[in-house]
Amino acid sequence: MSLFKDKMAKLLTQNEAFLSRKNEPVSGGNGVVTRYKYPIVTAEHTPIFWRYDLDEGTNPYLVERISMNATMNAGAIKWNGKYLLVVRVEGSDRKSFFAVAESPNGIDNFRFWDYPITMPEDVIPATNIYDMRLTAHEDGWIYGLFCAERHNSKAPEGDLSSATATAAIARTKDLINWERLPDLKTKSQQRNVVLHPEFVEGKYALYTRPQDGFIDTGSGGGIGWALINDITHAEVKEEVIIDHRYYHTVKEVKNGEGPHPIKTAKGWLHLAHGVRGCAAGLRYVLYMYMTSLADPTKVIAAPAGYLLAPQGEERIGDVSNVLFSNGWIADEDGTVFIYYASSDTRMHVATSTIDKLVDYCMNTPEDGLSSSTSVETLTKMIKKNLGIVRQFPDKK
Ligand code: M1P
Repeated sequence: MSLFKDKMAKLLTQNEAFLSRKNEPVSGGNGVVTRYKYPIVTAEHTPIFWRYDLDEGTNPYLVERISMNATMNAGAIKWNGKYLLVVRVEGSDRKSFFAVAESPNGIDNFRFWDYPITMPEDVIPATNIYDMRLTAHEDGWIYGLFCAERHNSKAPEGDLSSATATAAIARTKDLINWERLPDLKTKSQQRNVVLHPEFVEGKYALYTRPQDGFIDTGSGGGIGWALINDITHAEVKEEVIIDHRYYHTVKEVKNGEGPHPIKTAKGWLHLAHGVRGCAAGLRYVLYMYMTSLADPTKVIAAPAGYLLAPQGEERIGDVSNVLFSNGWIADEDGTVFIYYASSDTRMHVATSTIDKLVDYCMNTPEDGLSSSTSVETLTKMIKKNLGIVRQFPDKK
């Protein structure tokens, strides 16, 4: 075998061993979710035949020609019995694109489909696209809503950083061929827009995230809700904030809806990200809330604090101290697979169940918004528990 072929054989064997590695649950944590030991999709999971030119004539040293930088912020859907992620893959050129990674069990053995998604452009082409939320809508289509980023045409000359964020809409029946619909029309910039899976009052319903600028949400207020008459020419005419930001909470600076909420007997279960600022920069954590089945704009449960915050290697990456989720899958048996990215670099999974997450939302005390109310809540719990603990004196 030639040196080139030998090198290529090794590369393929090593890659296969890496892709087929079994994942393991990690013990500990808050009891609500179980994390897994290995990230499930990383830049290394992208196919060898994306990164290397495998022709000896044009790549005699067998080096990477198109390098991948990160895999993150994936939408998720169960499709033909398989767990599919529409991953935001970011090349070393900083451009993101979408590609489907498929697993037989939702926790390991994720493999990318051969080709990335070729997403048609809207009238004004975007420079970057990312963070797709997938919704299998009751109208029969699978929708992908994502952020389309463009250079701000109103930026002063020489300012190459000012950008705009718009919610882009596409739909598919097979996750391969996508029909691009016109971008969402809104007064403000928008990122983290999510399609509710059911019609509400006969209309499409969106979770929105109005923001004053590309980064700052400013007067945006929080996660919004808007009804849309025609998804093929979607326009937000009226928007109400349903999940507000508050001073000195995990969502003080920003928040954003994660994947579309899961319908349960007790209400809609929501996963979102909350952002706060500190000396080290912004810190992104994942939190939950529930809304009423009868009125999806009404919050019925809002546990204080976060469900998941960056820990260990999750804290480090391209944009450190960030957890972000825009995909989860609720299985028929009630298992919930929460897919989340850490530090804009890699994808992870954590599992829970619908019952546990509903219990978490409904029975975790709310944020009283001050230290004294936190102590009051804690004191109540301690008083109740001390009586119980004292029945086990040797365990105290
Ligand atoms: O870098 C962290 C996240 O920042 C943005 O989210 P948000 O608009 O809520 O601040 C997005 O760019 C997201 O992709 C990214 O993970």
